[in-house]
Amino acid sequence: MIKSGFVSIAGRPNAGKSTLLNTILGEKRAIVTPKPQTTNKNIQGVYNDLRGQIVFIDTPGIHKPKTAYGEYLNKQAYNSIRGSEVTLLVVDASVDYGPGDEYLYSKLKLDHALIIVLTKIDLASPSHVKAVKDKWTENYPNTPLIEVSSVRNFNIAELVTLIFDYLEPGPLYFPRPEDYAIKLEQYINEIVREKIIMLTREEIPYSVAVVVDYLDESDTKIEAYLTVYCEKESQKGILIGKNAKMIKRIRLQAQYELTQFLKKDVLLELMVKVEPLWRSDSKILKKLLG
Ligand SMILES: Nc1nc2c(ncn2[C@@H]2O[C@H](COP(=O)(O)OP(=O)(O)O)[C@@H](O)[C@H]2O)c(=O)[nH]1
Ligand SMILES: [Mg+2]
Repeated sequence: MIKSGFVSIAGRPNAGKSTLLNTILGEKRAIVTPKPQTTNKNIQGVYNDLRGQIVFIDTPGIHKPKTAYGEYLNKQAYNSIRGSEVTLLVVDASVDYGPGDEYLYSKLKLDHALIIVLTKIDLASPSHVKAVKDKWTENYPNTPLIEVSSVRNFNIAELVTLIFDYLEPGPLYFPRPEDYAIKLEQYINEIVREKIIMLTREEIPYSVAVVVDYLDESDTKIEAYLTVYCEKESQKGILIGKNAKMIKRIRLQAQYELTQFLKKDVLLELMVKVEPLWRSDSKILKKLLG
């Protein structure tokens, strides 16, 4: 069961809303639907991954209206905010906490989840960021808050995970792009490979291939048997480790990350095989390239 929902991005002009959205849509695991067939021009982007779909709605910056047009823009913003499941309140952490932010928060009388996103933290000193953060948590202790930097891609994946936590199971509002490339199998591969490289460090460089031999997915559980191909007996020894400790760590860490991400129980079986010429084995290559 996938999750889905509408997420509006609110904040003062220049807070960093558009940049944040672009960074989220550029996330490693996102598959972005480029131009949804919709008449709602406020829809700015559709984020897909294996967990589901997030439809992002950008809003014109909210500020104290000085003109009728300003009032109109604010109204537009409130309208898109009202129809969403989650609202991100984007706050520029490099400027002082002030009445503008108070005004904004007070206007967001929401019937749904609000997440305060302190952005541009790369622009400010840690003590400044902390001061701004303390103000928000003091005034709104029950509102979740996350610090990010769109420019540095810091905490962006965590923000997406936080958004998914607040979304309910739901339909795909927009079809996934035809080149919906990240299949479950490739994703499992990627995570297992990542753990191998991370845990064995430079000992096992890139001469390792991971192939999914068997995969079974139900609503609550995913089971996968994988073969890890390496080129030398010595590499096999490192991969398995003393008392098979290394391969167990690889398996447990990969299982943990996959379970967190997919919100399903994930069970992996890993088998290590020496295949000196796997790079020229067309069967393995074919599996790897899908
Ligand atoms: N250093 C830094 N600059 C940022 C970040 N996010 C946005 N900006 C800059 O802040 C300015 C306003 O950003 P923009 O996304 O257009 O704000 P919006 O009006 O809320 O959509 C631009 O010059 C961005 O490059 C960030 O995380 N770090
Ligand atoms: Mg903008």
